[in-house]
Amino acid sequence: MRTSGQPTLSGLQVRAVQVPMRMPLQTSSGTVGVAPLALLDLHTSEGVTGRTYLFCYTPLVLKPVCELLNNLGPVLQGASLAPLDIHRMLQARFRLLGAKGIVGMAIAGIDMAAWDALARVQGQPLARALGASVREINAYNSCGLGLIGAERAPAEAEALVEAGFSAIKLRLGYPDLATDLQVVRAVRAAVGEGVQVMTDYNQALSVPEAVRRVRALAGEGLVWIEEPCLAEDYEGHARVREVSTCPIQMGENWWGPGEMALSLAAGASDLGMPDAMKIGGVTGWLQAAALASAAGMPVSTHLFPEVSVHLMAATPTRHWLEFVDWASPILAQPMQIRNGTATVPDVPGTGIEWDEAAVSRFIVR
Ligand code: SMN
Ligand code: MG
Repeated sequence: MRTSGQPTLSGLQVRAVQVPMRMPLQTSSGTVGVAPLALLDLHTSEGVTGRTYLFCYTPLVLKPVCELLNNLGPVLQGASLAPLDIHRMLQARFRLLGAKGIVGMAIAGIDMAAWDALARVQGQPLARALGASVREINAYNSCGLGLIGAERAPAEAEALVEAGFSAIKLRLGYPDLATDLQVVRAVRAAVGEGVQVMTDYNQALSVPEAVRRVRALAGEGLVWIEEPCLAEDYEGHARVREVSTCPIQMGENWWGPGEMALSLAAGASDLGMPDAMKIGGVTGWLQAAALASAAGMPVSTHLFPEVSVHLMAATPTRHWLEFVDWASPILAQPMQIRNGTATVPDVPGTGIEWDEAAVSRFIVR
């Protein structure tokens, strides 16, 4: 599939690291204390390398994801550096198996690395390669505020704001509604009315319980209530949304734009937050952004802030960037936030470069 004049892919290097998190995150679906990351270096015939990382959620799948990526190296060898074509080729390659889960992660990783390489070849930031400008994007601090209770949450909320943010995200889904309310009010009392507070249930509730809780949270001035119910239950979310005066947010578990389209058709949420990896990399994101634009749906990001900041620049209905610092320890230039905004880095590609000494420290063999 080589097209004349275009660089070709010459090799994929994959490494596994486990990066300790500064603030382990206790959610209603379990605790995340270490970031299991697959690091991709996609080499091209031009000598330019595209990079990205994949967040594997659990160490249990870190090695399998890396092994699948290693298996794909020879499949990519010699292909033109044309991310849309590579994406289609990989989708077709996995048509019979299906392109979700680990397969979807690998395709998205290759896609993100390919887009990074393409932007680097052009000598411009990914945002510009996508036709957007380098700009500031509103960001909220999502680093902590797990299920730590009303005693500890206020101080942690203050620390997140002091790091330069005016918006934070609080995890909910305590055993009872009274505790949810108590924590929300304690955090509000600590940070004041000037700070915007998002909340996230991580799929903890049944539909009837979610109906009860979103009604009770109506007066708390929250920016959104995220994934109150099982992520794949679009109809259930639509029922919760009907009674909620606070916007319902979901999308981090949409595997590809096709699932997003089903969610939109069901009226599952007011807001959308695709995950750059699960939605299918840069290519999947662009399709998702188009769906959201046509539906008039505000779009936020999920994890991967270093890539997502470029994607948001190219997203017509952009809303909030989710900032997490989970990859920062292994990056040569970790993302900086000033006055609650992230600036698209004005460097070729996404700006992802490894701090090799740190990578060596956290490598998993
Ligand atoms: C989340 C996602 C991944 C790991 C931990 C927590 C959470 C979020 O759902 O939206 O940040
Ligand atoms: Mg979430």
